[in-house]
Amino acid sequence: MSHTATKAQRLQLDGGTLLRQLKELGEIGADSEVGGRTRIALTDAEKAGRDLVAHWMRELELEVVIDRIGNLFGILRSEADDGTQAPLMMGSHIDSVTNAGALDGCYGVLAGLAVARAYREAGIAPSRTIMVGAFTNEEGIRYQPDMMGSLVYAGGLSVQEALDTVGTDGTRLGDELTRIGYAGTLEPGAIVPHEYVELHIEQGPILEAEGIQIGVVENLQGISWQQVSIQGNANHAGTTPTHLRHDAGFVAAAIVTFLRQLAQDSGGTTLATVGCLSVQPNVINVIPRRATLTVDLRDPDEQRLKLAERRFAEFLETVAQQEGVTVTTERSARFEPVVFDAGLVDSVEASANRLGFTNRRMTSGAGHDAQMIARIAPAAMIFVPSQGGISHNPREHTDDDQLIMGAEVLLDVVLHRLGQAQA
Ligand code: HGY
Ligand code: MN
Ligand code: MN
Repeated sequence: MSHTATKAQRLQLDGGTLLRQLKELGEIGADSEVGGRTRIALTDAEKAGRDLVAHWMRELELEVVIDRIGNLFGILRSEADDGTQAPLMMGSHIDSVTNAGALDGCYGVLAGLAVARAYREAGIAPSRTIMVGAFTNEEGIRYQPDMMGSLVYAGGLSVQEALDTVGTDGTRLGDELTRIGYAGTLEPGAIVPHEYVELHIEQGPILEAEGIQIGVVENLQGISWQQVSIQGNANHAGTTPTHLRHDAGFVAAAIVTFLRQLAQDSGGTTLATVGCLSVQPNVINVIPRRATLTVDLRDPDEQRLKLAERRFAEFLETVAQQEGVTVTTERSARFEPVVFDAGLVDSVEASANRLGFTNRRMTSGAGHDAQMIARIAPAAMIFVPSQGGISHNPREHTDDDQLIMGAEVLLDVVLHRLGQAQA
């Protein structure tokens, strides 16, 4: 579809194309048995997703640019842009967790393209260049930390360090990036956004529970990720008295129980998750000699998050001594809570009100690329409800009309920020 300049008309959202693209992208990496899709960063499935999004960017005649960590951008320049104008950036990610929903990340990228499409189809140039990004490895489940592409873009991690990251599967990130053909040349961060707005599903229960249409995201909680390894002794399940055991499996279970209690003791502000857990040799009649697990701690308050980390470290010391095992930890991600730009948050709220959508200010429980771009530019987020508060699950769902509402808010925010609001 080419875009010859047509007479200037109203800028309006093409919701049908947005919904169609969400569905089409959602089919890439589809899991037949479990349902959902798996498009883990830098795998062939994610490459296929990247190729499709880049194709849609080219269809809109956007400049397609890839940076050295594989962040993929589509740029629609303003007439005043001599190549140095700081763009209004939108975006998110298209990599997914395992057995994921179709909306996490993809919604923000494709809604950004829908804003560019509104300009294209009205034959109107944006007064400021707009740039839509699909950031590399937001989920961080193969290569850590998460939000890696946007973290590198914001200068929080060197390109080389990121490229040299070894994944949970033993691959080197840079090799995989080259293999899928997305090792770009743009220096990450070379184009500093004037501001950044990310549209995302809430992935939590609040908006639906309160019957509210739009989340005006003011801040985002802190995240602490650790890999924990427990070294005990294998021994015979039938001959080893309990008091003589150095049972790595028991210690792993004790950690899971301790973390649940730690979260409950916080009154609900601290969240703790053990997402990965494995024991070796993992056979029925051998006391586990080794256990490895991951710990994800979150809290909107940095001091409480630090307290949770401290209490957990003290527990590990005590249980290691009690059980005669060795416990080692390795930090794999640590991000402080982020407060978004007040002016931009006000704009999101004003747009939701202007469009007549109920809305409330809220904290993001999930990590997002916006928290990284907030290091280099004013940033804010828009949420739409998640059905049942479910996400990172094939059952992740937001109704079509809710998806359209969120994209209308994004378009309205952009138009007002660019001084191109329509009467
Ligand atoms: O972990 C997170 O919150 C995000 O989904 N990467
Ligand atoms: Mn996401
Ligand atoms: Mn996610």
